[in-house]
Amino acid sequence: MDRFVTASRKRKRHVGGELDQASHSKKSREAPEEELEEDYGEEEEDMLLKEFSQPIPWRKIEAEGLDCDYCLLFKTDEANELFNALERELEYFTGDQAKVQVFGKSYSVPRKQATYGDEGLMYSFSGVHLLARTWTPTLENIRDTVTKATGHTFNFVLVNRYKDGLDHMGEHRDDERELDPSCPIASVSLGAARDFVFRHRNSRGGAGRGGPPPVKLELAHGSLLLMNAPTNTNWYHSLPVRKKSQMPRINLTFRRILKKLK
Ligand SMILES: O=C(O)CCC(=O)C(=O)O
Repeated sequence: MDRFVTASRKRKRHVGGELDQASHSKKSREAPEEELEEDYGEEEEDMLLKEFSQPIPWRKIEAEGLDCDYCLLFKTDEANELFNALERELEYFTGDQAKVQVFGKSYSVPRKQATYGDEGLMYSFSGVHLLARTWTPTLENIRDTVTKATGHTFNFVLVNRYKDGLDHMGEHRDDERELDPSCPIASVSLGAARDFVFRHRNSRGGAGRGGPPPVKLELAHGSLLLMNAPTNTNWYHSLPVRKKSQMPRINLTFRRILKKLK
C-alpha cells in the first residue's frame, strides 16, 4: 500500500521571511499581518515533502482469504494523550446493554463496551442492539486521522475497553449485514499491547482441522489494523486472555453502517 500523510504543497511565509512554523506569540506580536503564498519548484517541493511528511509504513498481512493492513498511526506521546482523553470522555454501557445473548442465555461481556456515531445509527450483534451516542471530540479526531490515512469514511465506532489481560473478546466475525462491504473495518488500539488471533472458518472445531494455520499479531499502542474484505467472511478473530497483562487497553473499531434506524 502506498499511502502517505503529506504536508500541503504550498507553505505560507510571513513577509519578514519566517516560515509559518514560528511560535504564535511571535507571529501575532511582531510579524506583519500580511502573508504571501509561495509556489515552490518541484525539487524544493520534494525536499519539503520529505521533511514534513510522514510516510506511514504499512505492513501487509495476507493469508488465504485474509487481507489486512497494519501500521503505527500515532506516535507514543500522541497515543498517550488520546488514551487519557478517551478515559475522560467515554461512557460505557451498563445493565442489559452490557450483556450478550448466546443460545438463549444472557452473559456479561468480559470487558466494557460503548458505541458512538452518526445520529440514529444502531449496531446489532449477539442479541444486543446498541444505539450510537454522539461522537466525542477525541473520537472525531481519531476517526478523521484514520480517514486521512486510508481514504475511507466511517459513521460508527464500537469501543471495547479491557481493564487488564483478563478482559477479552471471544472468537467471532464482523459479518453483520448492516456493515458496508466496500468499507474495511479500521481497528485502532490504545494502551496495553495485546495479541490478536485470526482463525480460518475451516480450522475451527474437531471436524474442520484441515484449514490454514491461525494468523497471530500483536496490536501495539497507537496502531491501526485494517480488515479488508473478504477477511471477515472467511476468518474469525479474537482477543484472548493474557494473564500477565496488567494495563488497560481501549480498542476502537470504526465501521460504515448502511441502514439508518427507523
Ligand atoms: O479489541 C480488539 O482488538 C478486538 C475488537 C473486535 O474484535 C471487534 O470490535 O470486533
